[in-house]
Amino acid sequence: MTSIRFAKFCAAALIALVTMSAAACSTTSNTSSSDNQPAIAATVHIADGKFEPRETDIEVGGSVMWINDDVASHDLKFVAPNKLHSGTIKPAGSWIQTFTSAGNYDYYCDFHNSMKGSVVVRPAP
Ligand SMILES: [Cu+2]
Repeated sequence: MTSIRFAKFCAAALIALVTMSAAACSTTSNTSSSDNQPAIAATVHIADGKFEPRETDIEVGGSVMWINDDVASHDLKFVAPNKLHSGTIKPAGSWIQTFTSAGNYDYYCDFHNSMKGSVVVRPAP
């Protein structure tokens, strides 16, 4: 009698354990699948000779995508010491840059020097 009761208890404990571990597994796989997607933290549109928005706020490690919605070609030249250069972004073209250090990144368009923008990269919380 006692050994049968013990066997029933073991079976119930085993089912509970399997259910718990299955739940844990599905949670883990959901997290890892979202990590594989490209993380575009912010999008800046180039239109009417302006960067919209002019200032972009992201967290360190984030990527910014610039999309040229204008009829003219533009580029991004970052102010020293961050000597990044996008190269020419043609109409309907885009450019993605990932920022791995916190700081203020000011940039302008080399074709139209009055076009200015900045990316503010905040440290991780
Ligand atoms: Cu321009």
